[in-house]
Amino acid sequence: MTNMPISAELVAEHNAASRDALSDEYDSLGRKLGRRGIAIDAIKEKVKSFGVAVPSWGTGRGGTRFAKFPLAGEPTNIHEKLEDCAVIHQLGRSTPGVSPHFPWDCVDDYTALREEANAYGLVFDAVNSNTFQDQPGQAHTYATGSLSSTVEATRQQAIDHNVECIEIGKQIGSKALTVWVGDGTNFPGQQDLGRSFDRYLAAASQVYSALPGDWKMMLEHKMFEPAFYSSVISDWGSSLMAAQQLGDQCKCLVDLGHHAPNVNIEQIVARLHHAGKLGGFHFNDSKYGDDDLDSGSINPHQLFLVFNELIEAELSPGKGFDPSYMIDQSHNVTDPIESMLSSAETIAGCYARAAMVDRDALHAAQDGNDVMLAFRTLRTAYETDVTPILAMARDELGGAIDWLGVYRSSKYRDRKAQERKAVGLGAGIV
Ligand code: AOS
Ligand code: ZN
Ligand code: ZN
Repeated sequence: MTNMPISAELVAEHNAASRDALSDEYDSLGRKLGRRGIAIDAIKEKVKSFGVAVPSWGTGRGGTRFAKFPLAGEPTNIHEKLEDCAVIHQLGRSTPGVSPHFPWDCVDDYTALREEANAYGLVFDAVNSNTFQDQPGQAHTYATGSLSSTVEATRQQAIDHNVECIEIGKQIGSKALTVWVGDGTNFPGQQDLGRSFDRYLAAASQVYSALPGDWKMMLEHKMFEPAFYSSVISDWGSSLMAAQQLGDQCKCLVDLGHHAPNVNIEQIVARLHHAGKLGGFHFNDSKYGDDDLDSGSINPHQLFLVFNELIEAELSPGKGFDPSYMIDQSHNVTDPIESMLSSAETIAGCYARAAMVDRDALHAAQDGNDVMLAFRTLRTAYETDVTPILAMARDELGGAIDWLGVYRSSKYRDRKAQERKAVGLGAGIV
């Protein structure tokens, strides 16, 4: 990195103070894993090459529809958001990608924006379109929906916006478009469930036609909210049907918070992979709905099981298997930098634990119907404390062994509170 927001000396000083203890814990874990036939360094190398993108919108304090409680020093434009993303990647070293959102992140010069990100050691991941809210000066309202609206001019506007996002994405080096629409209904009979889907497909296929040959388009399904009776792309079935109809470059995106309670998300992952349509993830956690809580904070076991399916998928990848990993969270009560560092560590930890499952033993137990052995094989990996591996990977990549300690002692947020303009009150963004 050429432009680091946190003092490299501070990181080095902190790391020097805890390196001996870390080595001791790493070596001890290495011996333990060795007895299970696992080379700790191989897992560490996997972790070092793992990356999850952060959402530009996640750098600010989110809110509920009741209120938003701003944080002094939170970013108010894409330049400040990038600076915060740079802190997250500098300390954690597992979040080189930033997933931007338009029009929230619009600027005049996208080449300069790309250079600005690159100077921090960051790249842009999937671009996100926004046809779920009206913007000042917009010709047609999205009150009737967007890609599925009954109003032709509104559908065209939504198509044009998505195509514009692709154009911006080309300039900033992105290779994917994520489309989430809020289209749906609140009343039975409000719209025809079949014809809404037809209109969506016709409009989405026009967006798809504008996709460069080396891009993918990801359809993000969501069961409810903002629509509370029906959503046009409500579930993985609708998403899969749409992706299959649109074409090879169209895939499905799984946001962990967009399902009915208790749904077996890891099985959805396996099914979408089977269909060759697993495009990417929005990681977060939830207790009740699309809560957008920190990844793994409520149900870390589910996150592990999702990664277990991903490792199985890696072993039999199929054509074009290359899922995008992204965080999509709303940080209402924490400093977003701390939440994303914690989440990225949790996500990488689930990846590491899934990577150390004894696959041969698991498959043999499954094939032999040895239920308890199959379960314990997974459970042994899940119960392994991989924090020394994650910390060692960070240290070797130049990040912080104790990212929270370094971040707090850097007083970064306090400094930004002096420099940045204050954020207004008001409801947050869902
Ligand atoms: C909405 O619930 C989705 O999760 C989307 O990914 C949305 O585009 C994102 O949260 C930005 O608002
Ligand atoms: Zn999402
Ligand atoms: Zn969501």
